[in-house]
Amino acid sequence: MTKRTAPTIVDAAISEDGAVVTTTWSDGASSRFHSEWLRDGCTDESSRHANGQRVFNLFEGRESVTVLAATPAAGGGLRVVFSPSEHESIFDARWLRSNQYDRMPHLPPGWSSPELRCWTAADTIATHQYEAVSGDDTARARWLDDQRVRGVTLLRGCPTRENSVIEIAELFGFVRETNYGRLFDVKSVADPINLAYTADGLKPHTDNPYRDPVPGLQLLHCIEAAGSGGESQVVDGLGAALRLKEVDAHAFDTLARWPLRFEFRSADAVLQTEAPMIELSADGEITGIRFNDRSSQVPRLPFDVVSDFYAGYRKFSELLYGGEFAIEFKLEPGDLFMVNNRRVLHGRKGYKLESGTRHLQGCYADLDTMHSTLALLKQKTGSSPA
Ligand code: NM2
Ligand code: OGA
Ligand code: ZN
Repeated sequence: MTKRTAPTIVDAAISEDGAVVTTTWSDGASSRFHSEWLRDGCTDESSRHANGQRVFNLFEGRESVTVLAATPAAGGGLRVVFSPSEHESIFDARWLRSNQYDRMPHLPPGWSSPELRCWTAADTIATHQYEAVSGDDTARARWLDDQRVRGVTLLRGCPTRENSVIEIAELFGFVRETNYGRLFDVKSVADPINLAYTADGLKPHTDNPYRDPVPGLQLLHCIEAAGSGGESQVVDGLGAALRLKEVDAHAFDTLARWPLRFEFRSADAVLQTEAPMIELSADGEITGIRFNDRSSQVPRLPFDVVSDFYAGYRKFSELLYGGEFAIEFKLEPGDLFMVNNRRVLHGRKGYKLESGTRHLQGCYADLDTMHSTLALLKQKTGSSPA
C-alpha cells in the first residue's frame, strides 16, 4: 500500500462578515467552516483541559463570534484569531480534515464514514487466526479494523472449550448480557424458546431487532459442527440498502421513514420495539438495518402508506435474500465469526439431527467499546487507519 501524505492547508479566506472561513487544501479540495464551529473546536489550553474536556462557556458574554484572521499555520494547520475576544487558536490539519462538514461530492456513501467497504457474493470473509490476535497487538488491531470496515470477520483456531466465546469478546470489550444470558448455547433442544434452538434453517437476519438499542456485535463460536447441513450465511445489509436506494429511491425512503414492529416473548421476557428497517443519520447516511422474519410483526401505519410499505419491504427482502450480497461458509470446531449486528445479517441452513450434535455458543457485545479498543491499539502500535 502506498502511504498518502495527509492534505495540509495552503490558503484561507474570511467572508466579509467574518462568519465563514474557506480553506484551500494541498490536494485542491476546499472546505468552509463557520466561526462559531471553529470557536467550539478550539483545543488550546485556555479552551480545553489536558484531559480533552472543555473549560470555557461557548456562549458566555457575547452576542456572536467572528473571525478576524485566518492563515495557514506551520505544519499545515490553520491559525485563527477570533473577535471580539482576540482569542487565538491553531487547528491541526488532520483534525480539520476529518471533521470538515462542507461535504465534498466525491465522498462515497457509507456508515457515517467513507472508509467502510461493502462486499458481495464474489468476496470472501476476512479471516484471522486466534493465536495471532490473542497474543499480538498489531494482529489484534488488523482483526478489529477488518471487523469495523467490512462488518464481519472469521477467527480460526480458537479453543473448542465451552465459554471461550466470552474470553474472545474480552479481547476487545465487554459482554452485553441479555435475557438469553451472558452467553447462549445454540443447539437443538426440546421446547425451544427461540427457533435458533432448533435444527431448522434460519433466513438471514439481524439479531434482537426487538431490543433498543440492539446489540452492536454478535459472536458465534463453533464447538461442534453439524455432520451434514448447518452452513452459515452472512449478507451485507449495507450493500443491499445502498442498492435499494439506487434502484428504488421511493422504496428506500419509505423503509427509512416508517417503522416496523418487532417483538419477542418468552416466560421471562416481553421485548417490543418499533423502528424502521433502515435507520439513517440526520444527513441521510445509513446507520443501521433491522431485519428478522421471525420477530417482525404487522406494522401499524397510516392506511395510505401500507401498500407502499409492503412494496418496499418486498424489494428489500428480495435483495437481502437474493444471494448477491451473501457469502456462505461452514463453521468448523474452533471457528468463530463476528458480525456487526446493525449492518450484516447472518443465517444458517437447516441440518439433520442424526448427523452429529451441532453446538455453537454465542454472545453479544457493543460496537463503541470495540472501536475504542481499536483506536487504543492503533495508537500503541503506530498503525495508520484503514
Ligand atoms: N438467540 C440465539 O434475535 C433473535 O431472536 C435470534 C437469538 C436466541 C440469542 C436468536
Ligand atoms: C443465532 C443464529 C445461526 C446458527 O443464534 O442467532 O442465527 O448458525 N444462529 O446457528
Ligand atoms: Zn441470529
